[in-house]
Amino acid sequence: MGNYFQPQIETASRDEIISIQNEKIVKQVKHVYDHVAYYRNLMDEKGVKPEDIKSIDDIKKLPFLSKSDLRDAYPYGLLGTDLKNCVRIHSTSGTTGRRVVAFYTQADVDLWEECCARAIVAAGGNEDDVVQVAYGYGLFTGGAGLHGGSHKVGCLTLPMSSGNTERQIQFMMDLEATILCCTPSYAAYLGESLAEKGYKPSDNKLKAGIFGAEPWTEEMRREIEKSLGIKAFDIYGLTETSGPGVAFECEAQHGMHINEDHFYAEIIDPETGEVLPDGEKGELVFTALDKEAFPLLRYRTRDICVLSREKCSCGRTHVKMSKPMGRSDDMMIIRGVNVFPSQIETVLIKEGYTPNYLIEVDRVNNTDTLDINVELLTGQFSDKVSDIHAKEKSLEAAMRTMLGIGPKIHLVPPKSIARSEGKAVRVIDKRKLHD
Ligand code: DLL
Repeated sequence: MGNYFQPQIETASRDEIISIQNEKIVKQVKHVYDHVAYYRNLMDEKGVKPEDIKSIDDIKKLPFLSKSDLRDAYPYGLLGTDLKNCVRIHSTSGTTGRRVVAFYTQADVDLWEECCARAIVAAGGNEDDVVQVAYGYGLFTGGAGLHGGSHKVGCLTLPMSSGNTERQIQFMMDLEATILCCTPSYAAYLGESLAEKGYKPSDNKLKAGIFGAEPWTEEMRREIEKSLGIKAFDIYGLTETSGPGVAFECEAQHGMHINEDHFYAEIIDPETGEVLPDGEKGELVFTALDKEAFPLLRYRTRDICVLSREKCSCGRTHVKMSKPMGRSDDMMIIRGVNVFPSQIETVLIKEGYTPNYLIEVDRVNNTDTLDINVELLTGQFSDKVSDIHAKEKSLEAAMRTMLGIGPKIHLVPPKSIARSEGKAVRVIDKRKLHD
């Protein structure tokens, strides 16, 4: 037996997988139609009835869901069961308008944790391992997901949460952590911090890392692998579908296997909504085949990627997704937090500034930086440096409340930000996040 948590399903034949999907989709569409009025209305508008869905191929008949539906239905409109059956919520950062609140029954938590357990075992994990979970705990799904997965595998779990690098290093060394779970940028930062303290990569007991929640390149993978002396594995997921573990990398390190028995993936043309064949680049769409509390059907992730069904050397049969190659909306991921330019604009207007601004994102020493240049109105302009400074600080505080991360604000003289003749360029992202 190879490195599988659930070998039977992870290596099932294509026929077996399709037959599981056929069975689950029929049940799930009925469940959603009966329990989620919001989606029932969308189906009715499209003239689709649950009886029209007889197999997974019929999924094309169903309407899409997108982030704007989540906003319209906030907070309970897409709930698939009584609230009393739910045991947990998680949420993305952001404004009330953009915030995603996802609900879980105990069965949902179990299946999510099993997906994370598959990822840990694929990275070489077993009950002898010490798993340092340095993703954030709380509303963010990273900490809870890998924590639960680590328990399911039977590893000794270190629930560190993110930050406090001194303590991370102390526990990593003293408790001999063997698997590290965090964002790739934090992994790179930990690697640098260890080197600064005089540790060599061979001084730690780490053998693998499970890194995701933000885009990262092959160069970054090599850098992390070298600085920590590990093999680095990618993991993908989103709050709407449960969290990390929707897809994970195996030892082949060439694409992430999607847990197809729980999440059915399609690639569509983001402009037309047309389903594209395997191998073509487009927007990833997920259908949760058996989630109870938040059973999203045909949810548009906005992540652009490619699916591949080529045989994998690891023996897993589940379809693989490439690393996300970008997004079909303007969402940025800064220090792991999802940020939309429109949120920044909302704060500016509320605080009495013009919507003339320029966002600059960069990555310095493996940490994302966010600088926002904001134009002053003529009446707001002051010669006193202390006045400007106080205004900048107050705007930084308002931004932090809205975004969940603190930017650096630079107030600039009226009319100093170049006006564009076409589409305004609001964001300059200097990070190299995609190969
Ligand atoms: O980031 C869940 C997660 C936690 C995944 C820990 C992996 C590890 P959200 O905050 O809802 O959920 O953000 C989801 O993050 O649509 C992608 O754009 C991006 N993303 C997630 N994983 C990856 C990855 C979590 N491995 C959004 N590579 C998604 C690139 C990723 N982008």
